[in-house]
Amino acid sequence: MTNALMEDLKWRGLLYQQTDEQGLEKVLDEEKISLYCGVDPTADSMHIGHIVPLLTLRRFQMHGHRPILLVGGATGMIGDPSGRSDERQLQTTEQIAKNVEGIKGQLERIFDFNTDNGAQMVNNNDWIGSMNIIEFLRDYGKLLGVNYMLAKDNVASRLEGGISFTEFSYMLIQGIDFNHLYNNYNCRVQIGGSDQWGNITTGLEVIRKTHEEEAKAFGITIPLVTKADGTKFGKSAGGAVWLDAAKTSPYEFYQFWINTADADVIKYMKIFTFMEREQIEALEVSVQEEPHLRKAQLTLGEEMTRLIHGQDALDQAIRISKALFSGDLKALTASEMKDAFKDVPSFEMAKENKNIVDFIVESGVSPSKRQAREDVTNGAISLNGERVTDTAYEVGATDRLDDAFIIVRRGKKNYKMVKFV
Ligand code: 383
Repeated sequence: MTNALMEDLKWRGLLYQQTDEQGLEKVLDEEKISLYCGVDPTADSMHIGHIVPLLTLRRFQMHGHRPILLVGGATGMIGDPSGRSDERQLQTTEQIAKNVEGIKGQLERIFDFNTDNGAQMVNNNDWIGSMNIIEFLRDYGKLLGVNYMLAKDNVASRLEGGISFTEFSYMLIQGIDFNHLYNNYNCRVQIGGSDQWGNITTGLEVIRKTHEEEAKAFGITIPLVTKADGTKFGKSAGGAVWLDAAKTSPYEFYQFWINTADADVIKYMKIFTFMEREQIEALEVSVQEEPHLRKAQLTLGEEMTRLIHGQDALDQAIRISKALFSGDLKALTASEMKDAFKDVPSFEMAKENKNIVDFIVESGVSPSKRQAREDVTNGAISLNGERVTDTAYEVGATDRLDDAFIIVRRGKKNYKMVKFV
């Protein structure tokens, strides 16, 4: 008999490496356990690359297990060399403290803390921060051979280009964490991305070396999310796709998911959503038989935006998307417009009244005065979704949204944002 949870994770493509597959399945069949994943406070927000292991922890939680969310207040001071080719810039203590708060807030929104198996939040600064150097070197440094550490991928790949003693030591700190959680929280499993394999197995080594009995802890890694076209997953025009709405608006977030390629969309649904297998398989048929409807993409966008930003933000994202698609901008508020047009070309102008023809020529919407007059008379020009057909029209304060910008459209979908300074 295989374990239902592990079966589901396998089907979703969420399992990459495991230290003891059979052993873990047996444990999961027999008991409810605690398991953890850590996030370092390298920024004040997580991005979508962070959420796959976290969502996997939630899948464990849905099966009755308890997630422990570790925020790396201490490890963030050191810098994980995993998956990187260069030394990290140290961050200030103040910045790290600020980042810890940002990440904690986001974790609180993704997890349920109030049930019997509610999530628990820990910060490794609570046990690492006060450890002195003698204790570190005597109690833990002795457990690992330098050869063992040098052989880890994350270190071996850096030997040529150089790695500081600081980053070299990182794996041992993460190893101490796993051991600490094993001892104090009965935490049996650590989950991470495939870049974390070395750090996770170091933790198992620390546990093995400091305990009499056979080690009963396990490590799991999750595969890197890839795109069928070979480009890097998780990037939008503006860079990373952040969970923080101030960095990536819910509309942009929604757009990111609905723009998923047919070749990737079902895979992402399995990895990122909590939709049931039957629902996903039905959408898989839809991708094959009626791809133009983009049902799977729309569902993925809805599920993800609701999960991270909530229903209201999702509704707003859908409203913006519909308005942009139909060209009917009147339905949008000024702030929704600003959000929707963040990436369209913009032009800066002084705050003074201007004839419509001059206005669209100056802002580069129409190429010449003659063309501009024609565009206006033909009904090709609209301001904030309102058509202007009178060449004598004066563009003024009432057209400025938030007294700061006007969205000009020429033809079907040439948009420009005119900003006033
Ligand atoms: C620190 C202390 C622990 C356990 C884990 C950590 C953090 C870990 C790390 N993780 C990455 C991060 O924080 O650096 N050393 O940016 C990323 N994770 C997760 C996942 C991932 C990894 O937060 O692969 C992507 O998101 O493991 O790169 O005791």
